[in-house]
Amino acid sequence: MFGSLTEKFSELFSRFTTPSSVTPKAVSEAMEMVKTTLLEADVPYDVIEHFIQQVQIDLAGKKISGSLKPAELVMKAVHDRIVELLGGKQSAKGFSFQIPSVIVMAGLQGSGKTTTLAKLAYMIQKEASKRNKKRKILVCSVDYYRPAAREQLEILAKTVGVDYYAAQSTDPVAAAAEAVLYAQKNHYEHCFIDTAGRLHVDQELLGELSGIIKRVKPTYTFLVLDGMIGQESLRVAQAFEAIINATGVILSKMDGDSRGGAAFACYSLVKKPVIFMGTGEKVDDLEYFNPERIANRIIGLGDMHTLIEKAEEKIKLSDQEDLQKAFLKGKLTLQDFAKQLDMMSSLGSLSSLMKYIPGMSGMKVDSAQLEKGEREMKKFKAIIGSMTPKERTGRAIITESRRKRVALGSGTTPQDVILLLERFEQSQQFVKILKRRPNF
Ligand SMILES: Nc1nc2c(ncn2[C@@H]2O[C@H](COP(=O)(O)OP(=O)(O)O)[C@@H](O)[C@H]2O)c(=O)[nH]1
Ligand SMILES: [Mg+2]
Repeated sequence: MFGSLTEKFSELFSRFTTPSSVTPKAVSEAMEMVKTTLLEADVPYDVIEHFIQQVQIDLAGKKISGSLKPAELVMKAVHDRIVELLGGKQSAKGFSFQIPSVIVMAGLQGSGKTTTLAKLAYMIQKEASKRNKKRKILVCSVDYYRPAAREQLEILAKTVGVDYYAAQSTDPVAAAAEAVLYAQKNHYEHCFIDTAGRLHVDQELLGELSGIIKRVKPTYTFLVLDGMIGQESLRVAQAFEAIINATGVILSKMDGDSRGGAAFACYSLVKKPVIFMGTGEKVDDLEYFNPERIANRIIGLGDMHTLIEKAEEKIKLSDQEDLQKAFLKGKLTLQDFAKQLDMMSSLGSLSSLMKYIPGMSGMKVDSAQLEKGEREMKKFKAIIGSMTPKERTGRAIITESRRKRVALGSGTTPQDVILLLERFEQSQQFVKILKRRPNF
């Protein structure tokens, strides 16, 4: 997801390493690169032009001051404008479903409505179970257009442990009203209505949707768009939006080769924020779409928030707290660095985690490189293990003789020690940037 974008953006920032490198010429060359990158991601041209203009205005006349390095300056300008483009800070808080609520899913056939409905129901249950609660959820499909569509939802409902309502009526509007009435009578906290799609936007579909919405007056209407089809999905969205006045958009299929264009342009073209994104076919492959975090990922700052959330179930609370503290201080010790490496190995493969790690998210990797990475991680842990407590604070100067001693003690080479110290230094830089981000 956003993989090639991240790769290109990281490359871009590495150009601005010295204070004198932020010249108007270098900036405009970099902006040309941004333009190509975004065009490849299938972001509409007008949106790109506007974005670049804004970044250039932000950067014009900026002086390199204090500890802000040139790359950070460019990064900050690009980051802040990406956040704005993705929907701004207002939608960064997440989304909580009011009780009771009626939720209507809308979108083209195959966009992912039914799957996403199940994912949402699952997410609500999961959130509630964290507080030892269970929600009463009813789901109903009024898709009489595609055979087996209703059975699909019925099966998914069983999978996620919510109730399925089979309506008597076969008219979509009447069936939706029936389900909502049943939900009210039986004190369901959330009632989901899955609607039919079509291969293309057509008047019959929009008429049917508009009828359902008028009748059941949903608390939330989500427009599900296929993230894989890039800006084409936005034309669909505009046609729907004229009729349904959605609460927000859910971008499905943002895993795999999604080019990300839809995510970039959705807010500016459809004027509705993206609220969730689907990242796979399983019921827990749904994430909040948080502009701040996604911008971090795109520009190569990783997404430690999401990583930490993923880690919550698997990693000791005390370790998590230590790392959080280190991040808040904006200073890592080598001990923290080793802990970070440990956390990573307990979470899964390197490749699946890289996108979350500051400074690593843009790396191009093949399996040989990944193996090398895994080996490197092991070596790094061994090296840190062979250091004295003082050396582990990261503040002691690791002289040549110390490098030799540590290498000998850990079965590595002095070059490995140098590499570790370089990686550690890079990680420090990113932590400093993260610390300056107000939301971290
Ligand atoms: N990879 C991936 N596949 C998805 C995602 N969301 C939905 N799908 C798949 O897309 C196909 C169509 O989904 P479905 O929910 O039936 O679409 P609907 O016609 O809008 O109800 C199914 O094969 C889903 O498994 C996603 O986030 N990632
Ligand atoms: Mg469906």
